[in-house]
Amino acid sequence: MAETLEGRVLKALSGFWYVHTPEGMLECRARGKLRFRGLTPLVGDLAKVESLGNGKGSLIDLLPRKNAFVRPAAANLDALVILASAVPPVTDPYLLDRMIAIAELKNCEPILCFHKSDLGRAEELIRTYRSCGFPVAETSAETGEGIPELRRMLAGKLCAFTGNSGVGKSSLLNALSAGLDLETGEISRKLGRGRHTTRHVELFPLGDGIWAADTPGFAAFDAEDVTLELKRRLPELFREFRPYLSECRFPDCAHVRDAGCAVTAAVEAGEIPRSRHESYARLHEELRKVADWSLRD
Ligand SMILES: Nc1nc2c(ncn2[C@@H]2O[C@H](COP(=O)(O)OP(=O)(O)OP(=O)(O)O)[C@@H](O)[C@H]2O)c(=O)[nH]1
Ligand SMILES: [Mg+2]
Ligand SMILES: [Zn+2]
Repeated sequence: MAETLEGRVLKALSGFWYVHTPEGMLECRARGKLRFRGLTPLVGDLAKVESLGNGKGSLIDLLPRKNAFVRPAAANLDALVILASAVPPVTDPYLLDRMIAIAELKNCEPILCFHKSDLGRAEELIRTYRSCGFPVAETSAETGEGIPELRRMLAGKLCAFTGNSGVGKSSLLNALSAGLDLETGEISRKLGRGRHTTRHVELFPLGDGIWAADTPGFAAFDAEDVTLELKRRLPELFREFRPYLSECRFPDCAHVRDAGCAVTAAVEAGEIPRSRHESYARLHEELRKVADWSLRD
């Protein structure tokens, strides 16, 4: 009888899953039963594996997940570190707000990280996200600014680093851990955007109980994480809206430009950042156009 072990999926590559177990790393294929249940193992999954010797194994089952993301493809995330930069490639706040809403939907703490602070500061965005109650870091892989603070925010957590290509995810992970040597890319000067240097998702131990996944950056946003639940729960996923949601005149208020809306009144009063409400309205409109039947539950 082969020995059954429990471990964490750290990497998925070319049909193999690399599982960290008490007996070391096992290179696994998935057993047929998993495919039968329609489950694809994700980085971050806790898995039952059978050791076959010589560092090989068979992935036989997955333990229940806390959450699962399509982009980045990862499971059981305690925190999503969302990188943004005020220098090219400059991050569109709408992408941040969209990412944040998806993280909130999945009970995953969004941590905003304004990176490349040596080149430029995102003062206004930092104020905006602090005022909404998000943990915010300001970091530089060049000067080391903010690295100890970010490390403290991440202690004991399983997290993934996400953000547009070229924003500096791999560089920041290297700065967080002396032992890491992830490949990073020069930004194409002509295009002013990154080139997707990182090609797969992989979890690394950073010490202090931190497990962090490097992920390939996105260029635009794909719709795979857009679900019916996101559509239904959108207003409460903007956490700074919550105190106002029960104050609107009409119970079916869409909080866009409706009469008697407490949310839009709070925007006018300067209590909710205008850019956050603009992102909400844009996302609301995008979701409104998508028919319910076409969205996954
Ligand atoms: N000045 C400065 N440059 C940085 C910093 N962090 C990263 N860079 C540079 O930005 C470029 C892109 O960095 P990467 O770490 O490869 O970016 P990435 O987000 O991993 O990109 P993808 O893997 O394509 O998604 C590289 O040329 C880095 O040297 C920083 O804090 N300051
Ligand atoms: Mg990278
Ligand atoms: Zn309203």
